[in-house]
Amino acid sequence: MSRIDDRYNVKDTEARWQQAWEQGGAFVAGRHPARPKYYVLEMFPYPSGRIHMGHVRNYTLGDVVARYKRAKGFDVLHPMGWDAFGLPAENAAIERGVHPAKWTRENIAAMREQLKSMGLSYDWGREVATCEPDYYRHEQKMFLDFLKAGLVYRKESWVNWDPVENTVLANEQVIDGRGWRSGALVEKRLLAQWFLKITDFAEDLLAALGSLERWPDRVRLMQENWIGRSEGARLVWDLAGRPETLEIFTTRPDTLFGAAFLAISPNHPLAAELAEANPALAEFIAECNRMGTSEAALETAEKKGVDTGLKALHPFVPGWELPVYVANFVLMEYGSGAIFGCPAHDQRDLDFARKYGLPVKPVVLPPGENPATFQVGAEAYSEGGTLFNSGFMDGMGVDDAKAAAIARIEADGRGARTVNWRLRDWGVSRQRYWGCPIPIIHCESCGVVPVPAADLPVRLPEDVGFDKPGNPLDHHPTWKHVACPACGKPARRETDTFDTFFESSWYFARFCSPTRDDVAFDRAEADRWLPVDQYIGGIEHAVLHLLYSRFFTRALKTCGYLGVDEPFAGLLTQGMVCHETYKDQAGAWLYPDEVTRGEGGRPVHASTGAPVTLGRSEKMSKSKRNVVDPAHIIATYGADTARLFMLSDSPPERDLEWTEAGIDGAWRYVNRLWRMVAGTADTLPAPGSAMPELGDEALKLRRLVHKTVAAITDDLEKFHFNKAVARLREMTNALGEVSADAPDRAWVLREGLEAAALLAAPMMPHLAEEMWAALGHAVPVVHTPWPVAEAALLVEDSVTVAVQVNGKLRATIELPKDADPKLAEETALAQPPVIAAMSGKPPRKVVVVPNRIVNVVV
Ligand code: ANZ
Ligand code: ZN
Repeated sequence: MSRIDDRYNVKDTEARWQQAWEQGGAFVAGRHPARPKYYVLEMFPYPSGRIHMGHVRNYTLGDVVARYKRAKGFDVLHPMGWDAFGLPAENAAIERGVHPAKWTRENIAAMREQLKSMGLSYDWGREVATCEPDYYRHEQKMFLDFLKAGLVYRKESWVNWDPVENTVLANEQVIDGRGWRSGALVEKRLLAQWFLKITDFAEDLLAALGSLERWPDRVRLMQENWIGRSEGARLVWDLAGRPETLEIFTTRPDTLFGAAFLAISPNHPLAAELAEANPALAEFIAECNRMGTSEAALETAEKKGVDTGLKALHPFVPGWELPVYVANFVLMEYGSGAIFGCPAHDQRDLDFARKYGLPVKPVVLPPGENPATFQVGAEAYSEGGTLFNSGFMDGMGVDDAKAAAIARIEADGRGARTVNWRLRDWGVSRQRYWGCPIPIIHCESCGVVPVPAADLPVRLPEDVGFDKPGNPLDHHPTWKHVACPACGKPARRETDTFDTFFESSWYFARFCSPTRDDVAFDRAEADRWLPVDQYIGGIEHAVLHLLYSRFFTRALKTCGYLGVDEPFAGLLTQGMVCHETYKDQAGAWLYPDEVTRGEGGRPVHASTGAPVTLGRSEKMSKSKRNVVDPAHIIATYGADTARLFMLSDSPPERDLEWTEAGIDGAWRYVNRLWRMVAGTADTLPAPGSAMPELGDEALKLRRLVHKTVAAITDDLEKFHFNKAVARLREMTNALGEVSADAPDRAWVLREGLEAAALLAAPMMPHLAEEMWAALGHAVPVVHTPWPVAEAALLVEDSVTVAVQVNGKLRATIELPKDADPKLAEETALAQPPVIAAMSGKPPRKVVVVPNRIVNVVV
């Protein structure tokens, strides 16, 4: 009987190793300053209270990278923290009467335990929570430094206003145009708010995307579109019978002869002016404001407008007058808030023209079309072609025509070529409680006064009530009222807090020196660790979080905090974890554990036996109840099984289908690996024993082991984790076939099982340690280097070559077929019997007969 228990005790094993790693400080970063650094980071979670499968997947991926890189000899920084400010905490306060701080801190404690149960190799000593003053004090300082550097300004901007609750709503609190709790129609209101000048960096943020070679193309493209560089022209139109002019922005000055109307935004100053004497227009503007002015809202809304009665004079054709509308699809925040419409070549303009009976005159002729008969129907023509109906541009291609139109506009002094950006400055003010206070004081005499650095942090008061609607900071009896730091008169604190994207824009840098109080970053530490070598997270953050972080890093560099421009050198965006959906006969969603298989495998309700409708697999979500609780899975099968399943079935970028069969399969494999070691460890040669001469079967197996080592190494380098798992299974299947009844096979089996333990370690770290220890190793896997494959064993065709010293056979060596004679010579001279036969003399001559013999003459 084996002395090792061949039932794998998951609970005991996993807890034991987690404790051992922690006690040994196995994951403390910075202990090997001479080694190259590697910083791997997963997007930190919002502390909602429990981890979900998306977290399990994300953090498993990161942990594989971290453990692999450590084994490869890097000094690895792998930290974890909490993105702890945000609305759900306030909602919990309102709905359940718990204080956001208490709710958040308890959630953090619960989730920390859950993450620890996954065996993730974090340096927990670096944990940060963004809701704590020792974190946010630094971002208050950053804000003040940005202010000094001219990267911050204050301006009036639109917010969602709930007229029943008398409060500002976050976008997430507006549902179908109504307040989430009051149900009242939400209005737009202007409020003075703080902005960060991300647009100062637009050019650089766009250009530098080209340098982010280890980012997915998709994400780079999304950022490119978001930044949205447009080349075009500003053009000033005269208005018939009025002194003022109207400036528009266009990317298609070539289509000016096809213009049918001008349109201005409902928020354009001219619209407001005209509305004073035009009640219908005033009503239309009010309606637009109710509908919301977000781009998404406008995209889907019907295109509508009101004719102002004004006429604009065409810049190229004397006497040509065009109507001027106020239209709902023109954004005030883009270009100059005004356009000219060319219905034949722009779909929105076409829809608008059809609705209001405006002319549709094509001016760009598609290739192969007849100018006499070409017409535009329901679809605008937006591609290239040859200009016609266009005066001086007739016969030109689109690009030439654009240049000609702009030349004429510039010559006439009516405008100029210009580049326009879609990117807007970042509004960071939120009228919310659970966020970082903006360190500003408003004084009637001095205006806006920054809180002096010595008075930081401005702590968020915890003695607040949630009984009244609106921001509790506004109702706080004392916190708001302070003496002006400049003149000493009574003044008022800013009660807005930062957008929570503020905290996540620099946390990756804080992890470099998380406990420094005096500064946000120890410069030497930041210089060593940054940029993050590999960042891993969801595609939902492709634009905002990642772009804000890129901007913030540049702004911090401008203010001398850091030396890098780009925060994340590599990015992996993982796919979602999906599950089938189920509905009962009444159409209510069911949890997977409420469903079993009945007759013929048909899904039925677990307790009533009633039929269940099977829906398609979708991203796990609470609302559809197609969720599986990781805590339950870990408690049942252990962390290694959950981790293995997360890695096995799909490449990390793709969606992953959670199935019972899949998790069972992973569980069986974990147990099989353990049994392989437990059942044979006693029969294997001691660790480190010399290799005996290998027979064919043993040699074949050894080749497979070394090929697997090489292939998995390559897979992990490329994040092909599912392939790595498949190869590991292949190798262990082969090892499972071998009986250790001969010394050569036993030796190779040991080599193979040791390789299996080391190769499995990034994925199933607890099991790997247990296997490694059972194989007789005292030094744990976490302190053992990654295995290296012997090059000679990787070549498919190898030959046995005889080595003679002065005509006498002294050794045989395995060489790749047609090996380089240099390799043959070196290998031959390294054989101990050959060295012995040469008795310390240098070789006088070495003759290599390829694939046959190496003759050494001494
Ligand atoms: C006339 C025209 C003719 C246009 C045509 C397009 C096609 P991008 O590429 O996104 O920069 N535009 C300008 N300012 C606008 C605003 N504030 N709100 C809504 N639309 C606006 O788009 C630039 C084009 O969008 C501009 O070129 C303008 O319409 C419109 F055949 O001018 B165009
Ligand atoms: Zn003052």
